[in-house]
Amino acid sequence: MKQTFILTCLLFVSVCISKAQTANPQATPEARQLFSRLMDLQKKGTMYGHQDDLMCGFTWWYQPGRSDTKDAVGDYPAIAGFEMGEIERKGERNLDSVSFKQMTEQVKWFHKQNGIITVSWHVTNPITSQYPGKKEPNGAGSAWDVKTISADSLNAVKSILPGGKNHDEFDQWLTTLANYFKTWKDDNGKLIPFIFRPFHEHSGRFFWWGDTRCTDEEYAELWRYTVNFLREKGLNNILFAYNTDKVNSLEQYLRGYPGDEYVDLITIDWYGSGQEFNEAVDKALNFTGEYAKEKQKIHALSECGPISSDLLQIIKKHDISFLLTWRNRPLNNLAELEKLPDFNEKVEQIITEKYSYLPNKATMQEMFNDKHYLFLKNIQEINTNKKY
Ligand code: BMA
Repeated sequence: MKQTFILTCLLFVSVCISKAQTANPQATPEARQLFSRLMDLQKKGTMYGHQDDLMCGFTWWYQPGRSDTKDAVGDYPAIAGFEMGEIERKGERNLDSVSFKQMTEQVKWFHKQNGIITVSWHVTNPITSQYPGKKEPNGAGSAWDVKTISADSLNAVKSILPGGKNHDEFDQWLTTLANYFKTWKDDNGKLIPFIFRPFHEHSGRFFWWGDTRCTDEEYAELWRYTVNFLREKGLNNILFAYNTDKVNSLEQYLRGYPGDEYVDLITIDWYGSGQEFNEAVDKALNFTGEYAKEKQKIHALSECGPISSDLLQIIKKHDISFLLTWRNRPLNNLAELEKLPDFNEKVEQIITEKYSYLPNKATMQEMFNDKHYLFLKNIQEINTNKKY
């Protein structure tokens, strides 16, 4: 009796003092550590994240150690983004021609530097992906192929859920993805913990899993199915990021939300600038931030651009773990440009005009000089060995 009383008291005390933790009860110690580290870092500032930072830049393809961020400000981003699109087609390269083998090298290297890894997946359309040809961005069969898809008839999401005609194929895709993720191990053979943001930007209508392309309940089911599948494969090292494109209310944000047990990060993606954008994104970060706080989740602006002085100030008003800007895609006409005497200026000009949603050197410098923004060196020593 006395023993039961003591045990009950202990349980009560541990529940009272329990800290925020990852949604997965089976999470590996490394995933727990990453979650808590992200929570700690969120109190210190906002990390800078960059997609494909270690894989390519405006003027180069894969040169280990090279980074446009480092070239611009002298340090790597704190968060490095990697893309899985087309791994499901069992190719050696993703939809942007980045090699999966080289990605693994960089994931391992960056983890060793105590950098943080985040992963996206522009997965091909399960109904039209069988059409021949490479699934280039926006092409037939790509993630953006929504033309023939409607929620009631040709619904791609429904077709891969249990009972759907593409369900078995989707299981194979997930198995391929899981097998690849399992190769991301540290020197001690432990699975490297990372953030995964599948089926992103649900509130937008441009992906086959987007708004009106399936019902919100189907979307939530797809999410739960995917998370459960990866966990059952033993991938308890992953933190999952729920994500939408622009949203006007919490209610809209949560349409399709799979449930707190599946989500570690509350994130939005939002590109834009100017007063209207500033006000809208500020408002959204208020309600997503409140929700994250209430649910003890991590909060992030997982894609945005361009980095403006206004945006840098808005972010400071909120608790935001990281912001991420998209990839510096190598310029198509690189060989031609390289012949020009004013090559560097030309590249800057193209970035400003054509890739205006990406940060240029001046805005990178502004962010770097602001103590609120954290790069790799700023986080390298923070709580990397703390046990949770
Ligand atoms: C998009 C564009 C595409 C790219 C895709 C995945 O936003 O940048 O060119 O293929 O992301 O990285």
